[in-house]
Amino acid sequence: MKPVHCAAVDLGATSGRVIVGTWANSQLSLAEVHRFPNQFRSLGGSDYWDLPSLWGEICAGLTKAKRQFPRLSSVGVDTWGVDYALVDAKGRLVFPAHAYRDPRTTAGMKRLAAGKINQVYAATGVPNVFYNTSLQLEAMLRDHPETRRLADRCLFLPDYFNFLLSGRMENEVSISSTSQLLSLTGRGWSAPTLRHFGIPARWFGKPVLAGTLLGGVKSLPELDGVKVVAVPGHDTACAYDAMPADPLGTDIFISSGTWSLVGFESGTPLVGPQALKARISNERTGDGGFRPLTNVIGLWLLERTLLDLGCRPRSDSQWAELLLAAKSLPAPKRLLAVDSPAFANPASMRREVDAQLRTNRYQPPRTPVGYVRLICDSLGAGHAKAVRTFEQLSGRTFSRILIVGGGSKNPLLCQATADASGLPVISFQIEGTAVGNIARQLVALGAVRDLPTFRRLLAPRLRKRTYAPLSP
Ligand code: LFR
Repeated sequence: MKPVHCAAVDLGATSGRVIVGTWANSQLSLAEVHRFPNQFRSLGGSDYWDLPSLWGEICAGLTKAKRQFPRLSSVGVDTWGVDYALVDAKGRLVFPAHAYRDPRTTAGMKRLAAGKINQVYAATGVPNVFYNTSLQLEAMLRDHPETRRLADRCLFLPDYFNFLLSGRMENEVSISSTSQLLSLTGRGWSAPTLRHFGIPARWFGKPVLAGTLLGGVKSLPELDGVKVVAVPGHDTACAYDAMPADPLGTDIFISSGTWSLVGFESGTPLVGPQALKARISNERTGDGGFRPLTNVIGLWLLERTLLDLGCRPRSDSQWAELLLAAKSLPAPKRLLAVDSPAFANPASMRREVDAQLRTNRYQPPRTPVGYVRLICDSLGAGHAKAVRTFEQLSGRTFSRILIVGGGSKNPLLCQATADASGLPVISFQIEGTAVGNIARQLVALGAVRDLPTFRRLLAPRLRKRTYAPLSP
């Protein structure tokens, strides 16, 4: 069989990349052809994504991909969850694309907490989180009722870029499930939940499964003939797809980047009062199955604190040096409660870290290295707490923690997670989201039979490192 080349467009909240995966002799090789920074921009107190720039980078990346791999077969797009583009029937934007950290949802979140959250959770399996699309759309419709008339479709960001590429408007299931609007049963939208938030049902199409072929690229003549595949639009779903998991379901996953997403795959959702209290989100896989997970704040806490301290490392070697220095410090006396809402989008992360410690009568660290140690240990404890909660609520016993993403390259974080959980942590040196994205394209193209086959073929070739828990 000839080599098959697929381009993954993988957009994260702080950087984006276009990576070409080549499948030959049942092996995957990756080539990063384009990487660019991303960030939301603040204007007059609101936070926005710069969609025209992102689209420009996607086009630049795909053009390079085609130049380097003239036989490029397909492209798939994944992004962070929840954010959307509101468009008219022709696909023109009718409202600026807000970034999920914009504070416009605060009032709605309080209202939901004091009101129908139990019903909404029972219907959708998604807890009350400030960034949910449900709360974003509710706030938008309240402040700008005219959007109800102006808009014809609500496309999540990967859906929107798929539309720009292929001309087809579809909502893909994994990204749709981050909205808190998808029904927990079947694959459709929850009508009572849409009514509760006052959101028009006509804005959404029946979600398509990952692997759906959307047609050829229409917008870039150089890419004529390249197919657009709806991969799992949610980056976390892609990262989970790349996990070389034990087929017996004994592994729990962490996709560790801006956020740390701790969870597992399941045929059934995990709901009920305790699951709600533990903020378990029953997101979907690209096949429509469940991915109960919980969101631990992630490396955002570390990155933002180091930025505030003016000493964020600029290279891998600087990171390694900083982490090594942090490792040699004694363990902090008091860890941070990483699930505090104060860490969501503060003006100064360092100030919030200090404030939490002082409230508990502890002194903040005196050096940046001290903050690194404190934050990595605290995130490790946050991961372990999430694993324990999943074991209690699901009745499963997990024997390994598999970690991919930026955090998998952080030995301090991996070891802290192993020590706090008492489980071995296996870190994989792969671009998890891009690999999952490419895997779904290979399956859609018929180059690989199915996802379990892909995982089985991938596993033996991955570079991995095992962190054994230190006995207490
Ligand atoms: C990670 C992620 C998380 C989601 C958060 C906000 O990039 O997609 O899964 O909870 O971003 O959308």
